[in-house]
Amino acid sequence: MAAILIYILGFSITFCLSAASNVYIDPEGYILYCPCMGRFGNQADHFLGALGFSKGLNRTLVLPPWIEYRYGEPRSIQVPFDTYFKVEPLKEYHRVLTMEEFMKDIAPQIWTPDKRIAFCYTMRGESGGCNAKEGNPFGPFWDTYDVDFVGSEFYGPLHYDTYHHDMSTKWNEKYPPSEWPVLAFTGAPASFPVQIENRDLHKYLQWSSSIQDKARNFIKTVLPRGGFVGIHLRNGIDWVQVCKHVPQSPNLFSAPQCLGYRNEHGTLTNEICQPSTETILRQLKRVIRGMDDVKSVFVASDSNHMLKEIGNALKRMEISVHRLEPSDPHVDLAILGQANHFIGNCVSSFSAFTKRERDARGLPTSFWGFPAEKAAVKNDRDEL
Ligand SMILES: Nc1nc2c(ncn2[C@@H]2O[C@H](COP(=O)(O)OP(=O)(O)O)[C@@H](O)[C@H]2O)c(=O)[nH]1
Ligand SMILES: *[C@@H]1O[C@H](CO)[C@@H](O)[C@H](O)[C@H]1NC(C)=O
Ligand SMILES: [Mg+2]
Repeated sequence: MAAILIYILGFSITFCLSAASNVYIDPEGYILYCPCMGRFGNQADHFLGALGFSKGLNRTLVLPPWIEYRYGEPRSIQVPFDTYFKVEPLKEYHRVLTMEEFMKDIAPQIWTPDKRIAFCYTMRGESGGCNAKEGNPFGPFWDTYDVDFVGSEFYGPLHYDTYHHDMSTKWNEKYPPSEWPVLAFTGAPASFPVQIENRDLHKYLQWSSSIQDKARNFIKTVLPRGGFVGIHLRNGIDWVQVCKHVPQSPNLFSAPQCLGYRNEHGTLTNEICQPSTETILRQLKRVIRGMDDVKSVFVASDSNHMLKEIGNALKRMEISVHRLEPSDPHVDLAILGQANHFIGNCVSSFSAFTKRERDARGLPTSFWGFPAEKAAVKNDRDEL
């Protein structure tokens, strides 16, 4: 009797799954986008915006791969979202699935090749339309999933700020999910830097086990037991170019993270953008003196880690200085996230990632050259 029941049950489950062509299609629709601007830090800012936007429109967000550039390679590389981050914690906030899942299960049903319209604010490129695949990383991104577009849709003057102007309603009125099940954006439906209302969404962004394990392993095996200070030195040649804009840009790139979105905490200075060696050493020592039990400093950098200078400056305090080798930006960030204190570059979106992650966990962060302290400089010199 029991055996028969189990048999019937098993049969009906199998039947139901195949009859419903087995996947759930969200009646509220989907949002797809290419994180086509900037490197990891920029893409992470945009991701939080796209997440907030999808929640506002109540559409499922398709988690795009991260776009990476390898030196000397003409085409970008697409790294699946879940290589670096867990998908499950995001679901506590909103409905999401990976691009790979979307293309395999959902696209064949509601986004067949004849239905693929690219969304952009206004005309892009020479030949009219969105030209969603023109250039790098645009072409390589969609090629990774064998996507070609059959048309373009200009959504201007709608925009992404769903926290004001009843913007979600306007989107859903113009593009009801029944007629437009998929909105595929040429670029991220988000602002840079991240809109203030979306900053806290970072708490749903959690490192994948593989990244987390690498960071933990480094801390356990390389760093001495005890506390450590993590610092980010953004000092490659591209950064020198960025900082040339300081005089004309009082709130350049991620600078609102320390200066405030309306510069309510100050104006950008060159020392904030590219702190001098003197500033770095002085500030680092000051932070360490204010803490208990610091045994080491972990340095993350895109270029010059300054291990010698820092090592010499901290010798008498018996503090060792370390970096990750070979370099790995995601593991660097995951380690910085675990530090007892973090000093970042206020202008850098790479630093901003760690600042948000630490804010979510209540951990302290400060920034190079901020706030500007003319008097403190003198006092510190006397102390040393
Ligand atoms: N490994 C490593 N790479 C870094 C570091 N800082 C910057 N980079 C690299 O330089 C890129 C900087 O671009 P982005 O992330 O957009 O940040 P931003 O330009 O500083 O705002 C990062 O994505 C990394 O690839 C670092 O501390 N460690
Ligand atoms: C949002 O979408 C979900 C899932 O389809 C649905 O259950 C819910 O009622 C929607 N919420 C609003 C406010 O429309
Ligand atoms: Mg950048």
